[in-house]
Amino acid sequence: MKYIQITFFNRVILFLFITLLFQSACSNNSEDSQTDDANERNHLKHTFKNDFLIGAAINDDQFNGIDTQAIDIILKEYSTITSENVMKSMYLHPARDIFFFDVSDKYVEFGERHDMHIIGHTLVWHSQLGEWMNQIKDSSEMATALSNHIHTIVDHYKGRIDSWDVVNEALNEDGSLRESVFYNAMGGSYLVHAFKMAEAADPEVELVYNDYNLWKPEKREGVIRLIKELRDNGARIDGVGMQAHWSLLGPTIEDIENSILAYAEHDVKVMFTELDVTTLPNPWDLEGAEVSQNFEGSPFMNPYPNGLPDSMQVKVAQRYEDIFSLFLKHQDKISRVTFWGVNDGQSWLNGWPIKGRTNYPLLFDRECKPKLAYDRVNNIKKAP
Ligand code: 9MR
Repeated sequence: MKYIQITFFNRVILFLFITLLFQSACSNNSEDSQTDDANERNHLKHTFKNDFLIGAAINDDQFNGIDTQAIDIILKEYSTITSENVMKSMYLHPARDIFFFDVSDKYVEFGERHDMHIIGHTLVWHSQLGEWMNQIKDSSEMATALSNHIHTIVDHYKGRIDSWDVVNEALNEDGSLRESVFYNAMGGSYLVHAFKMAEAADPEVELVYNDYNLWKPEKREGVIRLIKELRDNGARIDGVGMQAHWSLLGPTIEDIENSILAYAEHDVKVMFTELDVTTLPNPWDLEGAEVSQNFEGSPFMNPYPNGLPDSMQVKVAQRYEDIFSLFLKHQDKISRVTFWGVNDGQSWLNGWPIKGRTNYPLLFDRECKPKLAYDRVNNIKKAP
């Protein structure tokens, strides 16, 4: 009898032990994985915790819990997420009287579940726009459509989204206003209208103007004119998002720095909202080259289909180190740095400006392994 009692007790202990082991093994691969403190200490969000938020744009498979490898990276490394596509107009507001929140709700729930800083991207953009809005020519019709669009979406996520890219890509390369469907209907007043509508719907939410090539002096001046225009007309703007789709060669650190300084001087937070570094040749650098089907399948334009050579890995790593050294130098002015994608395989740069290439623009490779560039960024504060 004594023998049986001990065996039973041991079995219970063994059962509990195995259950615990099993749970911890599973949770390592699941969205709910909680890494222990020792593991956490070395990841990007801890490295830069006193400097700026750090994050990535994420896609459906990630916030829906399918792409577990990428989810593991997102949860370990990042403190903020951006919706790469699902909050764009054509998805959220496909027809004048139809809003569709089912998918974007999942994105926001993912961010809330993991206590992340959640970015809404983007309310007003001429691209990926519902076709119905593309048809509007009349000023007051556009003002009403924008009010309804912005109010309904911002209100739906009131208190849950931390920061909205209110207007995306409103400027031409020379800093003038782009003749978008909004501009053609309302002139430049649509920008003030959009920022005011967003603020009215959620007075607490951060309001950002987001665009590419904001390191360019002429475009920089355009942004500064826009900030003044908004404020002179009683609208609030909190931040400028420099998208940061860069290459190994440009822009120069000096040009980026000049923009950080110029924007900060106008009392806005500076954000790097869509960071990546292309490693492939740029068709626009070739004289007379057009971004056309002609380059598809061309080995010259797609030189590394089977992996990036070590010499190139070093160049990407050095470029990222230079960029992050600059970010750290101005960490008091920079509130957020977001990569445009989680791993190389998921980057939009595999399909643009030429389809079907193999690009290596991020910190994690196609197997979700950290690259040399990751190490250089994450170790940037350590003494050489
Ligand atoms: O990464 C996005 C890609 O999957 C979409 O096909 C594309 C459509 O225009 O938009 C990409 O994201 C863009 C972002 O929303 C705004 N800045 C430029 C980004 C790259 O094109």
